[in-house]
Amino acid sequence: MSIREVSELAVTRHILKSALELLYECSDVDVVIVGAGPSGLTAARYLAKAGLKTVVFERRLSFGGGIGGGGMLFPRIVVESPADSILREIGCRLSEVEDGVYVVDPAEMIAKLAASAIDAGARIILGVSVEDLVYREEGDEIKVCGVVAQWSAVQLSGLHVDPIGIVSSAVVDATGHDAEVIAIAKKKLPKLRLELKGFSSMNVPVAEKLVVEYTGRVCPGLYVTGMAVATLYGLPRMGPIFGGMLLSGRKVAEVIIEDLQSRK
Ligand code: 48F
Repeated sequence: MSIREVSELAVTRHILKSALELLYECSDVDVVIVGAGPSGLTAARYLAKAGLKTVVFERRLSFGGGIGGGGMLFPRIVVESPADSILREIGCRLSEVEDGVYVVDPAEMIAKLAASAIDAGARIILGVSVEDLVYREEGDEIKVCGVVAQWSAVQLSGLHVDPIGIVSSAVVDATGHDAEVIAIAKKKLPKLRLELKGFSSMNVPVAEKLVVEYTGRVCPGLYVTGMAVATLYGLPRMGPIFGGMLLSGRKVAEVIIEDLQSRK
């Protein structure tokens, strides 16, 4: 079979037209998730499955966040029950190494978390960094109603280029250890009186439990999931065990679904 000839102009125009349609579509959504790590991708799948228009902005040109590094670069991570059920739903294989404890291939987990989020209808846009928030004041209350986004390449270049605003009913900080979105909110919206405690030293059993417990709404319109929860509330770190991240992603999706439904 001969290879189909496509002109340079056609390639360029197909890309421009389709990408602009996508970005236009994603400029007004139900939920913006910042960060395509384990918690963000899990949240994206459940939110999209519930019919919410969901976009994930990821700074890098790849997804998975901290999953790919395995445990100190050893290509395995650990997941414990009941989070194994989340991986089973997406067809990710688990090897049980003790009762309720599994090792997982990080490459498979990244691929399946991302593919299942996309299949559920979530959009993942790579190479975009969230650098600020959009907000409104309603009486004494501050409501987060979107993000300010910029190409990561522009940020890296150091050029001054104005970013664009993306409107959403919910914004999720799934940025991991730095809790970048919460850090922005703390600095730029002092009325929120946010305190960023920073995560503490390792304590796996406690960290895995608390990271899920503390996952949720930070203020109207702003939510936190994953390692950013530990950074915000000063919880212990957990290292390369990912059950808490998956359960936290599912929990933040459940909280948002309930909040958005109760507003209708
Ligand atoms: O760090 P990351 O994997 O976050 P997570 O979902 O999971 C943490 C675990 O990987 C692990 C752990 C627990 O087992 O300790 O570290 O909480 O993924 C965060 C993603 O967010 C992107 C970043 O590139 C990464 O892929 N990110 C961070 N800041 C921004 C961002 C930003 N401002 N805009 C867009 N993406």
